[in-house]
Amino acid sequence: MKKLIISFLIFIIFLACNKNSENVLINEKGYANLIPKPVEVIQSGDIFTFYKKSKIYIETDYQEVLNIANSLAELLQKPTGYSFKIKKTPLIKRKGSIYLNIDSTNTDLGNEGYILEIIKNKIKIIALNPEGLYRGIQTLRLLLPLEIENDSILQNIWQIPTGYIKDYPRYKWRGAMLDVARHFFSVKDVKKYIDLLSIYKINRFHIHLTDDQGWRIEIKSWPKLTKIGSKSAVGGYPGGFYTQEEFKEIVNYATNKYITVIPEIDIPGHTNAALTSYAKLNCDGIARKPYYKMRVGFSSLCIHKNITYQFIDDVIREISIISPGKYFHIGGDEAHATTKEDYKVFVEKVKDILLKYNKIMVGWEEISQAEIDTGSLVQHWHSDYAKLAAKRGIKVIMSPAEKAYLDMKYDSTINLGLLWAGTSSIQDAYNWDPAEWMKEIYENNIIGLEAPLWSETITNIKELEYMAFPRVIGIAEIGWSQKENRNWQEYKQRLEYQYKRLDKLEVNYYKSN
Ligand code: TNX
Repeated sequence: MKKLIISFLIFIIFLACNKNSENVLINEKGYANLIPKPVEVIQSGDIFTFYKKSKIYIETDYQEVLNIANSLAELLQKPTGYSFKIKKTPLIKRKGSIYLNIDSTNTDLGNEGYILEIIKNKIKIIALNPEGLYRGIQTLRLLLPLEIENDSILQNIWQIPTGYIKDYPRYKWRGAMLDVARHFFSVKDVKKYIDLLSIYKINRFHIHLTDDQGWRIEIKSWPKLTKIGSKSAVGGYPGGFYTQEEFKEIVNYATNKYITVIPEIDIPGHTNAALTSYAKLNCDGIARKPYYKMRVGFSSLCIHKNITYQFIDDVIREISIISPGKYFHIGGDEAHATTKEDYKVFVEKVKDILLKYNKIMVGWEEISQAEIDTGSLVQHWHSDYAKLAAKRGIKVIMSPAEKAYLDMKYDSTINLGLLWAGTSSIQDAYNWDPAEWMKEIYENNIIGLEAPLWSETITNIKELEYMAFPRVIGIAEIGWSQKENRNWQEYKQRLEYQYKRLDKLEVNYYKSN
């Protein structure tokens, strides 16, 4: 009888194992294919498994860590169907659980660094700051089976190869910019872009809110900006704008992903939409006509009218209230309709307004011509102006159009995009280094890099995805990974591997042959 029971039990176990082995989900090559490549990676050869009762343990009282734990639970709950309860205790009682903690002794990790340790029984992420935990969770996400991106429950065994990762970024500023002025993008579209950027550890979202072709943000004290100025777009497409509530929604959404939103109001040029909305902003007092074409450089606010600075003060004040980030981008590019002398006077006056609202000035490289503060940031895009800034100790954001512009065509055969800075293949966008791009601009002059996506030729989220992906992933790696860890031949393979995840996330990325 005893023998019979034992054989029966063995049979049951055999059945159970067999059934399970069919359903094991594991991302075997996860470590080898991470983007951005971490500072240190060791795969240790064992396997971690989640269980129905797996939990997330947090040791601290930080509300922020609790929020992060919640977002992690949400990511894991959907496809696994497990509850991932959050417990505030340092003791890991339940195997298959995740442990998140802030460790103030790990100072070499910096603001965004983390240690991710996966052993047979548990996963541990530690960081100096909540921000680091968040970045570490993105790495964990990439180590999870692709099915983690599923929207519905899959009855499976969820596993991760064990390993150890120590990681921190090379640059503090790793940005993506979206132009919502030439064509408008809905809150939903912007959120999807932010979602995707966050996976690859982008931490700045610069949003180009105004240009000749449209004004896209509600300013309550100047209502005609949206009543009139928001209606136009390139090619006569419908315009649009964000109410302040909607803009706050974008800012909060990004903030929860540890992405700082940098609003840009492009002045004194690129202002036709404002000059259409209010006649009094023009030197001649005559309102301009709406503009639907692409060529720019013809418009200017009136530099010597007081109302101009009242206008700017109101705009900066209202936007500052709804965007808590420290930075405010004033554009300042291609002000060809403003004399050089006027341009300098203008930028210096705007500098004082920003000071009043406690904002750090960011501007395109042209602002280097004015007397700007050393704490300001200058964004290089195509000329030598940024050198002037670097010489004065001002930090530079590198966005060389030839490499970092996501609106340049991949090659001359594709329909979308522009060609003025040449074509930019996936390889071109990856294979360069910010500290070697310009003579006289060295590593210590650079705060980071950013990939702008201008929208003259793109009109919807699918086109946005096509131009941004996969190039923006390469930009993310340049910003995060150590220079000596980067190599195009090897990156290419890691990128191929990421395509499967992009497919799961329904991203319309460009695939070169
Ligand atoms: C130059 S980059 C511009 C934008 C255009 C872009 C198109 C910069 C500061 N100004 O106004 O949209 O080229 O690639």
